[in-house]
Amino acid sequence: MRTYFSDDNRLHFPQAELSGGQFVTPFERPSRVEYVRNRLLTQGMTDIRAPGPVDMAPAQKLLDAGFLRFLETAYDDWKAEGMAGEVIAANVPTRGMHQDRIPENIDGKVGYYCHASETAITKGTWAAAQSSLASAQHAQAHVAAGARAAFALCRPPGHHATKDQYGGYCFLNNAAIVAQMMRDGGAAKVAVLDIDFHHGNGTQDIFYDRGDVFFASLHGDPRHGYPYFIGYADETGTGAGAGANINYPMPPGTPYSIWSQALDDAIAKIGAWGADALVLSLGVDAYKDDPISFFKLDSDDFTDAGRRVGAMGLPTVICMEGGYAIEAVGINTVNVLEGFEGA
Ligand code: Q9C
Ligand code: ZN
Repeated sequence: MRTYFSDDNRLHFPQAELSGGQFVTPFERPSRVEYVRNRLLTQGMTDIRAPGPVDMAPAQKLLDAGFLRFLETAYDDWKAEGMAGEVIAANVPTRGMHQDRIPENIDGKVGYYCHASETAITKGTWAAAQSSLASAQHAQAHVAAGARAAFALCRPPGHHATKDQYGGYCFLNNAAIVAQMMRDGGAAKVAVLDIDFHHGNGTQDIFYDRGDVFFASLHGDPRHGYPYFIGYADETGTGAGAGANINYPMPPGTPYSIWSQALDDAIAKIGAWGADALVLSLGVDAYKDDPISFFKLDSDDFTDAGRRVGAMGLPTVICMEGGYAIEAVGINTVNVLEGFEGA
């Protein structure tokens, strides 16, 4: 399986993440994908290519124009206002406030376009986010040209980003944009299967009222974990999208024996729905030693999960999402790819 990967991911590396009331070195850091890259090489998956240029047109079609302008200019606007540090949201429109008025001041604007203040924007964030999208897009083009599957080693990740909000370490929703590109490329029905530990709120949001893109997510129960306010089992889609969204929230301590039942159910539902192409949002933070998650998957379980996804037999673009047990991220991610290829 070919991998697309951009060194420009390193342009995004904030000094700080707000975690537990302290600023810590971000969990989502460049070394994560270096471990994946090194593991790919160790395992002989040496077809690793730099993506060509990003194509922002599909993002402009799917996402909010003001949001994209904001991402592009936020850091400069922040600095122009005389702020000393990185861009961090501190004021958000909550219950009882206006939800639809966009402040002119950058400090207010950041709150409008952000859903979680752990995530900082730095000078290189926009370039890195675009390079991450480029990897996903070139993986999609490779599949469109006939490859069974391709791996986009995306960083920063994407599945928490909505049409008009960033957060959860995500800025541009790579998986969603690629799903739309598969639709535009001729796939009538596209499924996004999200196995990252966290609910893929951004992808769900983008396709919630659409009947042509199915979304399934396996994740920590939002009563116990980020993103807390979305990801419940009763979120099943609306309008034309009714029945095309399925969530599998699971409790702390969930082992593979339970998790894999949810995976099988999601796979069966996607099959019954009649998808003809697949995007896999691949986070490996369901791993037992992940520092910010609460499932109990072992490294071997990821191989088995990859096998089950591969057995779906669909043209597949695999987008990297989360996974923070740094040294195991490479093994676990490549295990999924090897399982997929062995199916
Ligand atoms: N104290 C992805 O896996 N909460 N994003 C972190 C740490 C946010 C995860 C809490 C987690 C976001 C792509
Ligand atoms: Zn995650």
